[in-house]
Amino acid sequence: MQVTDCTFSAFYTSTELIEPMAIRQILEFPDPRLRKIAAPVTVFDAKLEVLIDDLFETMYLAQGIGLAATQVNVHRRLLVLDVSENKDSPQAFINPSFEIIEEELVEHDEGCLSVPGFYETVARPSRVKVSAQDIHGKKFEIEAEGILSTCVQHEIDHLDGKLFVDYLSPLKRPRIRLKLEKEHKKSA
Ligand code: GNR
Ligand code: NI
Repeated sequence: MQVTDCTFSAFYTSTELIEPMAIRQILEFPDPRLRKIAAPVTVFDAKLEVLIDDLFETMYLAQGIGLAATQVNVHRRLLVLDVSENKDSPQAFINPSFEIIEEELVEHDEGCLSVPGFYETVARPSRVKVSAQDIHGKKFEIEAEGILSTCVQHEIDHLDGKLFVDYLSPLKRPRIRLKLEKEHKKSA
């Protein structure tokens, strides 16, 4: 080992504080790990901050508007999103839940980083009140409509092991599954 390596590791004793941000691999349908139900976040520490940074970095690189921890094989209840035009409004939700404010369903074309290449119309309640905690554990609430409402509901579904393809007709889902399985075999 080189001297420089020794001095480096001896100086930085707490690795989690200097861990550089990292791109995490996104699981793809029909991976059974996408069906796991995430457990609540109970510890608000530096490791959680690293995970949130990684989720944002992974989401922005993949050009997604949201990402749930489940998608990177972390089965804890947290999600990130940024539905802004300029990609300058990152929002993190820890232990999120929602109440429906407006039952009226609105249809939206949905895609998913875990179901790459497929876009289908899904109907969801138009307005919801989201309750969550921030990165420090502080509780907050927001009302969401439009794309924010759609996205938050899509992400919370991930934490419960659900995917947007579950809302599609029983004819469409197996077709999507088959196509993705073929692609996975090709790239394996
Ligand atoms: O990038 C995404 N776009 C999107 C479009 C419509 C409805 C939901 C979404 S979320 C998706 C990213 C993703 O897979 N999040 O889980
Ligand atoms: Ni998704």
